[in-house]
Amino acid sequence: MRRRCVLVSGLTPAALAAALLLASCGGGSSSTPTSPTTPGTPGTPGTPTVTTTITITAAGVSPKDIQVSPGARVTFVNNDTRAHQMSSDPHPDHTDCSEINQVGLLTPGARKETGNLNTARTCGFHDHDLPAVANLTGTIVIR
Ligand SMILES: [Cu+2]
Repeated sequence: MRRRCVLVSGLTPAALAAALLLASCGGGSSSTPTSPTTPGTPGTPGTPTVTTTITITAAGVSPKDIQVSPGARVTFVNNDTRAHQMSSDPHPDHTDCSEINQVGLLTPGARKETGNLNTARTCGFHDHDLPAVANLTGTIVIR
């Protein structure tokens, strides 16, 4: 008790003021919390994949949106256990890009090509048997 009092009184007024300042600073300062960064979405939506092969599985078509050069043919590969019937939009007329209608019925394991996609444009396609299934729709951009 007595010893402690001596110790405190031994401090210079400046040191005491500094200690008080530090104490008040420590209590009052609040560090701004770092907000969690949202991970970026992989790939850019709407950017078609440059390929001429579309694979069909139980999950749907992959890739959904592709880009080909004028004159190219697109091969549809059915790796699903059920048949698919790939057709041009719009359902049920299939009039936009008749070259896609050459694919038609694809039994499990089958692969078929479209006709030559000569005209620069965007062709939508779907599974004519399951036209409402979004995972079985996609686009072919010819440019
Ligand atoms: Cu259709």
